[in-house]
Amino acid sequence: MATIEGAEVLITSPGRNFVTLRITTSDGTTGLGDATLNGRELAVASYLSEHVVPLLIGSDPQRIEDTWQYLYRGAYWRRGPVTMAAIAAVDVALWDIKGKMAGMPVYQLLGGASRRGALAYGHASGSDIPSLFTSIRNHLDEGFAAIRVQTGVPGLGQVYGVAGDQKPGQRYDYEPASRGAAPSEESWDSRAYLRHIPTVFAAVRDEFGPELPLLHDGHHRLTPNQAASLGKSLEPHDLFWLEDCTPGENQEGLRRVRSQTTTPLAIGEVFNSVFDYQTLITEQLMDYVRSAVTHTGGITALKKIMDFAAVYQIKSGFHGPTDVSPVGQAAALHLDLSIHNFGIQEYMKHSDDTLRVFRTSYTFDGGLLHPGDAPGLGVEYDDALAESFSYTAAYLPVNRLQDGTVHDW
Ligand code: KDG
Ligand code: MG
Repeated sequence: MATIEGAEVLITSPGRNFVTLRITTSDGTTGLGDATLNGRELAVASYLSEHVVPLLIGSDPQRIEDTWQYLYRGAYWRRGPVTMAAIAAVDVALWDIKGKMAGMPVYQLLGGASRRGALAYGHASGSDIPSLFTSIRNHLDEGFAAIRVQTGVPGLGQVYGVAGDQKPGQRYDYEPASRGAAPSEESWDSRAYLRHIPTVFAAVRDEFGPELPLLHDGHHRLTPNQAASLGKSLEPHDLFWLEDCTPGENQEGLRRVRSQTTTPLAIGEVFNSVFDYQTLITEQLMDYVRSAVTHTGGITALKKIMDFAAVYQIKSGFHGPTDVSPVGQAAALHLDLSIHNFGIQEYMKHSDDTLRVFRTSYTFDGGLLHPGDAPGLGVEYDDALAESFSYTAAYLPVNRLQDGTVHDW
């Protein structure tokens, strides 16, 4: 029987920071897991190398479920983004190894394909309506069949999730200027935002018609009552979803939103456990699960959340920004392809440097993503190139209201 012989925590920064766990077995098989927690990368790296890696050495790489339970249930301290990202990295690396040992892509081990590919949405944005339209057109030209729409708000400066004017094919990364010793700061005004956003969606529907699936991310900024009002005002524009309309830790807050609007709700990219969803799922207060494999304890845990959600007709919409590494994105795609209650997959292209460090086999064609058929996850890591990109501290921005009060994400 092969055992786990080594586990290395790899840190690289090809334009942004990524933490990867590589597990090697005694028969030479390797598996990769994503452990990237944006802005808190070294906390997960240290949790892994100090507290998790020593426990793995000599154990059976095939026992994925038992290893998960050992690291979660056996550890006394449960949940939290750092712990769950570390467990996710181990879990995903073990699925990669199992796939390679079986000679099958991971989605086959999860039950096989339920669809031809995973419908992906891209991120269009603009500081004003003309630049937003250009960005939407560029995304349609690139083959996206569903589009997230974010815009600047009159009177506010830089708004999170909004790129400057983009040329065709130019990539957008979140928090472009935030490398440094402290976060940058942005200003926020919920009333100005609430007045502006319905006019943006009216303009987009006028220009692009009723068919195109449109999504919007509220980035956790609103109170339940404000979110209910936004959901109502967006109903005529038939959104695919309104995402993270409130900070989600108060699950009961979504009752107010849900009772007031039929706009579909997506939530959960900052959640890390099924318990963060318990009220939301059982009371059907949401429509789409936004978790990333990377931040929710891996494929094993997210598959269970999705099976639980399926009972309530809730679908997936997994998080796929550029701060989830290509390893984390590949893991999501294997789950997307196999589960029945798939909804949509977020897809932001990684930088060319990132895709040289992480060589992927997933494809994007006709608006659909496919994880590819290489055994395991289908991602290779280039150590030499990775080492040439050294870690630099980087943070998500902080929001302040105009009087200086720190505001919610
Ligand atoms: O690390 C935080 C980002 O991944 C997040 O803000 C991106 O909201 C996001 C999204 O929907 O992709
Ligand atoms: Mg989001």
